Amino acid sequence: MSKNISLIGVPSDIGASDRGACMGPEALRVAGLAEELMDLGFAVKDTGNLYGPKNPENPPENGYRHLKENVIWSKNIQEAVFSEIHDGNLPITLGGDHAMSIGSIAAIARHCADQKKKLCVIWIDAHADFNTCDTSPSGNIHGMPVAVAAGYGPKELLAIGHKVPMVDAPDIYQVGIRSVDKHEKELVVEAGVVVYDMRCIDEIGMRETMHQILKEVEEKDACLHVSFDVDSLDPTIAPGVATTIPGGLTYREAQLCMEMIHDSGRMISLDIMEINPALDKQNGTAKLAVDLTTSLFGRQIFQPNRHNRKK
Ligand code: B3U
Ligand code: MN
Ligand code: MN
Repeated sequence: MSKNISLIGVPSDIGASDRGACMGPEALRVAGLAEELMDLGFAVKDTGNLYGPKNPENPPENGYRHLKENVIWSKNIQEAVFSEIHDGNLPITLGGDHAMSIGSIAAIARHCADQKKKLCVIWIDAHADFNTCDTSPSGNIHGMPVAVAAGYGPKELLAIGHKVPMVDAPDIYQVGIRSVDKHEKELVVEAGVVVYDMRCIDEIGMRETMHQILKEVEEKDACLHVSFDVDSLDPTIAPGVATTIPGGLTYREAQLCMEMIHDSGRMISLDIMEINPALDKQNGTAKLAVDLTTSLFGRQIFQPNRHNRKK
């Protein structure tokens, strides 16, 4: 893992129904993201916020809300994230709504192709985010980024990537899923995204879930992009998101998930998305996201499974 982290703020909520995720980057800064990572020994460069079109709050056109604006944001994000990873830094994209991950995945996929490395994506989310204009109930592009990355979507968004698909669907691993639209589900099944939904996590536990995913990533000798939608967490611990779905990841499940990804040593890039400070309580959801992020970057209570026994 690179010791140099670059924070890239993406203050936009044009992909969502509710306004407010545009304040996410600042909430994460106020919650101490850079300071916590520096405490762990990383050099952290905050590149500030990217610019893009403001939210026009228009209805969908031909099945997509704010497609034109999304394309501009996605291009800006792609350029900024690519430039940071190309320079040897580990980019953290601070959302913003989850549509903004189209740009970050495009950048990481391009970088991996340049390096002749395989890319896998771990998508931690309550939602599958695999809609197209034909399946989406809302037209909101934050419900579509996984589909776009896997090659399903409007040509304007597919063109953000260096190739179509940016990532092969079987190399996308979803964790925490519990809200999938009817026709979206058909598309997920057709494409072959690997889904560990909440029932699966209930049955086999987070440890086995992550063990199975990370074993495959290891066998594929792939680099990892982690896209963390904070609505994956249970709303009782993470109320500051627009689309709360009950029955989410507990604090301990989320911690273990992050710790195990860290231990794989394969993560090269991260998104932290969908924090909506307008709906949060005392910035608690951003603080929780920072707490989990420190586990993802190697904070440990003690060395795992050593128990400090003196011989
Ligand atoms: N699947 C619904 C809801 C949704 C997806 N992602 C979020 N909400 N955050 C949709 O509109 O696509
Ligand atoms: Mn999402
Ligand atoms: Mn979500």
